[in-house]
Amino acid sequence: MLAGRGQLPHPDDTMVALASAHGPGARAIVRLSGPRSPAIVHALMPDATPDPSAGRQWCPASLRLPDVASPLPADIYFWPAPKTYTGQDLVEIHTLSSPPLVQLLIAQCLNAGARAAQPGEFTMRAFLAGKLDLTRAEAVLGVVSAGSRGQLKEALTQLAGGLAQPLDAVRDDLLNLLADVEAGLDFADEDIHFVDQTALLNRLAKGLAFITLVRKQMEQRALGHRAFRVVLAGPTNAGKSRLFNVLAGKDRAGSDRAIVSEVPGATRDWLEATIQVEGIAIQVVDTAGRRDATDAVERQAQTSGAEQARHADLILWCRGPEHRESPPPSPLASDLALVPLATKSDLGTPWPGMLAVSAVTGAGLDELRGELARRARDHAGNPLTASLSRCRHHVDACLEHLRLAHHLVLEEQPPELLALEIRLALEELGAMVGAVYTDDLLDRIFSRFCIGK
Ligand SMILES: Nc1nc2c(ncn2[C@@H]2O[C@H](COP(=O)(O)OP(=O)(O)OP(=O)(O)O)[C@@H](O)[C@H]2O)c(=O)[nH]1
Ligand SMILES: [Mg+2]
Repeated sequence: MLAGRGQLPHPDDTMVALASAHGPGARAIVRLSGPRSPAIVHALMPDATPDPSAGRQWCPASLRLPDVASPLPADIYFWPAPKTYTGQDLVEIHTLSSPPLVQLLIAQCLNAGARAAQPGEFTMRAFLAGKLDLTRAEAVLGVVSAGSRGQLKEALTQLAGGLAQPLDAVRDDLLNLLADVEAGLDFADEDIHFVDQTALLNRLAKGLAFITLVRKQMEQRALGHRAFRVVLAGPTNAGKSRLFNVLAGKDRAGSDRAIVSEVPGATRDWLEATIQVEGIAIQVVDTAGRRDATDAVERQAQTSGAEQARHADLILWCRGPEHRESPPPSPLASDLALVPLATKSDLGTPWPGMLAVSAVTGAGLDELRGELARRARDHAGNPLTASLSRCRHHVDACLEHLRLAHHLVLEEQPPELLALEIRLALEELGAMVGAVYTDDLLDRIFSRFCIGK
């Protein structure tokens, strides 16, 4: 791992790593990157010496390894710098995939002057050579570790520039705006305005609107395409429907969505609504309260409620003060993610440590929404989650600086302050794509990769 090493490995060393899967297989690929790659291949296989001036090459070779009686067949692929993934001379040695042979081959490369590559170092070099921005480098990790087709699609979209590209245009606009504001600074004493206040406000508002949109898209991307599904379940009369109404808000006609009644058993069928929490779309489902079924209608209500709970990503198990003692049914608790929720907290003291809400006073609702957003994010489990949260951080900071800039113009504050805020907003966008970075950041990002990528 790179982490904890204190400094990044030197980018001009020639490094070597196994680039194919570990273990026996049809073919092993040992990859070298760096200026000494052709010389190292020559030291190992004098019959296959790449010529950097001759462009891309392939040649068959015989690989002789110590203590191995017969030469091994190998294919040597050579790509000269700079048109390679890492921007450096790149060599791949394809040979038989036998773990002891591969180890011997890598040891020979090390003896000939290569250094063992660190996790993610090939992709880090691609980034340092300007071949990939930081969001795309992170997308490589997403592609390599995608666990489903949906995650692969997301990672490929990001690799194609899906996250950073939309912001390029805004960056250009802001750079132009900064240039105009800074040009005006030189003439501030003469009261010459390069951009009038209305134009400034319009240009800032345009940037703000666009970045806000990108921010929303990021949230949806972080969650994949299916909204996180939260089912309200629990005993009858626990206050599920009233809580659902508060979370979902009124419908288009201005009415409550679910029927609420002091008579237990008011909800017969499930009802869903999609809400936005911290920019994340979450589906909330109200279900019939749990109780013993005494007739066909009740049985139907219980079956459909249980069916909804089975397909939930999270169950909010609601209990009013009158049922604080009743635990959730054990099959539910063991199989599915479940958050116990103390409802009607205005009527009784909830158990300590339990999330408590009141649909009447609104107490605890912000905490509940925060918990739902956190669970929804965790649930995504997307390999790009870390990348998205890093980008989100920069985009949020950028929005904050733009809001301040907008404020400064409205209040006719000195243009020096405005220029500073625009510059800070630009720095955040730059940090997102890696135009500005620290060793520590690279360390954190690339140490999540495996060796050889
Ligand atoms: N004081 C107080 N009363 C509440 C609260 N939430 C719900 N109630 C009342 O509790 C009663 C039951 O509420 P519902 O939301 O219908 O309960 P439910 O869990 O949906 O019940 P079923 O549909 O029968 O399963 C109603 O009279 C509500 O007004 C709350 O936070 N505080
Ligand atoms: Mg109800």
